[in-house]
Amino acid sequence: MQVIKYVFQPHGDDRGQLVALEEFKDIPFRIKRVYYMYDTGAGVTRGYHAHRSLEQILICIHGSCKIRLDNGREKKVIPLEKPYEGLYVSNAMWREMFDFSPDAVLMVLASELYDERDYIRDYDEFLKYVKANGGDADAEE
Ligand code: T46
Repeated sequence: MQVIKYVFQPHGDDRGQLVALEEFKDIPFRIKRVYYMYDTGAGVTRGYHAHRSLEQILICIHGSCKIRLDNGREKKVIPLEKPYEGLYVSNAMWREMFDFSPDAVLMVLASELYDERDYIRDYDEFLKYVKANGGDADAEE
């Protein structure tokens, strides 16, 4: 499984740091939605779903957390702990977010508006979906 982690360019000076993100330049899709989660309880795992079409970039802009990605064949855990790093999460990718530090703020840039019909929340259905769509469940790498 190929993990794509973007390292954004901070514009630092003696006042501190600033990161700017532009669609199609720093982010590989049109940004239609931004959301973020914070105050995540200790020991909580979120996610447990995949998306049919949605692409996203996850940025832990404060604190740290971990993301488990699963393409139906392989799983990887990616730590997010820098405000200038962004993890690309494609469609047809099961995701779980966990190990949030108490101060973690996980911001997500999304390619589509919120649509519950885009979610696959059942793991067996996800495996069938990647198989039927020629996804990584069968791919060699
Ligand atoms: C994803 C991971 C990384 C909305 O009303 N609008 C929104 O745009 C979103 C994202 C959520 N919601 C509502 C739906 C639920 O009642 O907020 C509540 C919590 O959402 P959810 O349980 O889907 O949150 P997570 O953390 O499991 O998943 C979210 C995204 O939904 C998902 O697309 O990839 O973060």
